[in-house]
Amino acid sequence: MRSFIVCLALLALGAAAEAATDWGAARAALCPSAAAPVIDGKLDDPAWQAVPPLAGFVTYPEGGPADPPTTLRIAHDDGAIFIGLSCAEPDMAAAKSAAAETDADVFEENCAVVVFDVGRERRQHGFIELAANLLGTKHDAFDDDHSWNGTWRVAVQRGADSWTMEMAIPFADLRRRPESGDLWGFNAARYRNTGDVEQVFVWSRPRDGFWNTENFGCVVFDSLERNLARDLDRLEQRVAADQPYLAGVARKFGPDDQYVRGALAAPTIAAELRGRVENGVKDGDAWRELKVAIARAEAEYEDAMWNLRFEELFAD
Ligand SMILES: [Ca+2]
Repeated sequence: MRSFIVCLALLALGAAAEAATDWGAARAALCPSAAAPVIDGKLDDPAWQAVPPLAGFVTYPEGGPADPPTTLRIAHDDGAIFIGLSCAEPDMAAAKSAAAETDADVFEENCAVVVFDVGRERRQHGFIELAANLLGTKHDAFDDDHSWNGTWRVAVQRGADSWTMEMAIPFADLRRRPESGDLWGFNAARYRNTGDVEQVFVWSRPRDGFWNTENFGCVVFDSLERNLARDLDRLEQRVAADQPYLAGVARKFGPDDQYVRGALAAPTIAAELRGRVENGVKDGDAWRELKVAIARAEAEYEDAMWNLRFEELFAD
C-alpha cells in the first residue's frame, strides 16, 4: 500500500514540476505606466526613455539569436497599451512592404505582430492579434475573427538602416482594463522579408506554434510584487481552509507523521516566500524564479493533502 501511495505521489509531483517550469521558459515583461507617447513612429518620446527595451528576440522556429537586432518596449496609461518596436534593417531598399488594404496578408512582407491573451485564459484562438507593415497597413483579428477591426493606431518611421513602429491599443479594443498586478498572455514577432531573406523573430520562444495561447509569454501590469502577492494570498487561503482537516488528521496519526508535517510546512514556505517578495522583485528573472517557487510550494501542499486524504480513505 505504501509503495503504491509513493508511486502516485511521485507521478503527481512530476506533473506539477513540469507545469511549474512553464514559467521558467516563457518570458515575462513588466508593463509599467507611462505618459502616452505621440504615435508618429519615432521612439523619441519621454515615455520610451523611461521604459527599458526588451531585447533577446530569437529566430522562429529555430531559436537562434535574431540578427539584425530587434527590441520591444511596452507601457500603458489609463486608456491604452503602447508598443514601441525598433528593428535594424541593413537593406531598407529591399525591405518588402506593399499591402495597403486593411487585413491584407502583411506576413509576406516586413511587419510586426503583437498578440494578447487578455486575462491569460489560454483558450484556443482566444487572443487578439494586431499586425502592421511598414506602410502602417493594419491586419487584426479578435478570437480568430478577421472581420473585426480595432480602433488601435499605428505609425512607422523608416530610417536609413532601420525602422521603428509605435502602436496605441485602447483598452476598449482589448475589452478589458487591467488592474495593477494583472497578468496577461503576450508575445511579439517581427517578420522580415527583405530581398531573398525570409525570417521570423519572436520575443518569447514558443515550445511549438506561435499562435498557441499555451505558448505565449506574459506581461504583468505595474507591479511584479503585487502579482506574486496574489499567488501567495491564494496559497495561504487554501492552507487556512484545510486547517481543520489537517488538525483532525494530526490527532489521528500523531505529531510525528511525515505527511502531516509536510502539510503543516506549507504556511512556513509561504511566509518565507512572502518575505522574499516584500524585499522587492527587481526583474523578470527574479519574478519567474519566485513564481516557480510558489508553484512548487503549491504542488508540495497539494501532494501532502492528497496523501492525507488517501490515508484517511484506507484508515481502519
Ligand atoms: Ca513617438
